[in-house]
Amino acid sequence: MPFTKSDKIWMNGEFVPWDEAKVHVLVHALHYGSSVFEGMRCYDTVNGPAILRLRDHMKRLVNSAKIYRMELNYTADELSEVAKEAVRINNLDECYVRPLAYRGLGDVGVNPRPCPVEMMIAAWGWGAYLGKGAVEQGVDVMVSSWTRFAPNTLPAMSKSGANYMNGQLVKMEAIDNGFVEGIIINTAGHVSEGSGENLFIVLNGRLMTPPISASILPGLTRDCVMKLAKDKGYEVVEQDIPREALYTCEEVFLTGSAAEITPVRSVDRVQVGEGGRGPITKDLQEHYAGITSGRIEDTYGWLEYVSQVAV
Ligand code: PPE
Repeated sequence: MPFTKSDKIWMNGEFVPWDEAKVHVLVHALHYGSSVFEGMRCYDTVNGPAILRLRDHMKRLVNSAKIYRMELNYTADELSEVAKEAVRINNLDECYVRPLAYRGLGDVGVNPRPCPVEMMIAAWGWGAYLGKGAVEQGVDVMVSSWTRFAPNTLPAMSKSGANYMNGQLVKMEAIDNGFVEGIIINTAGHVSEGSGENLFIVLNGRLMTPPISASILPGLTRDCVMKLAKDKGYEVVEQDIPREALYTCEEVFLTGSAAEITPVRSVDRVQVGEGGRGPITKDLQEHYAGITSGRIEDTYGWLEYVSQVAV
């Protein structure tokens, strides 16, 4: 996935040149994984650039930090204003926005409290997350041999850097075996999510997705899809999904800010439904893309135009 460097990154209250946005090698987060972050897409809509679910992403960031007792010096609303400025200052239209809060330099040792909470927000151009053509043709995935971290170990509702050590094992195993992504089974033996996406299946015409208690990130794209699907008249249920349903259902797709809605055409080399992109996946993708491009009216209030400045 091509990564395009931009001009400036916001760090602890000011925009600094991309190459100067640096940290010390003894920052707590590097050693002990003490960071929380977000990722969202800015779309070049017919009415100008707009960030999808901006405030909801910032609220999730604040909650991720709260779980880890990290005091952010900014509110979700203040961070939302900075995110829009990060897009504007870099003259970007279509891009990805990454806020990160981390424990900085203070002391070495597990106790994070002597280390100040620092923040940055970067924006850059980012292409299709699961590869070229993935959104149209679908991807081949495997069920990972790695298990999702158990409930009451690493909190899945907090989007912390540490969670992605589990994700990294899953992703590397998938790539090493010729797949695009790995689906992770949780400690209860049910489907949780991908290394960077939530998962939906269509079973007997009904949309199913694992509940938040299944050790998943409560994804905002997942939320968009559930709302869109219900409003389009589909039945949607949050329910534990057994592994074998991935092989017998009609459709599987992954959702995420980066991955958007990506169809899954095979799981463990078993073809899903007719293979390729299923009709319900396509219907939801078209509506989602209609809203993010500005061609379909955003009746949900999901888009925030970067030109909008709070007074
Ligand atoms: N689960 C995981 C583990 C996850 O990382 C993401 C987002 C989701 C579900 C979907 O959440 P949402 O974006 O709110 O719909 N993954 C982000 C990070 C990707 C990365 O490689 O970095 C993303 O999609 O932005």
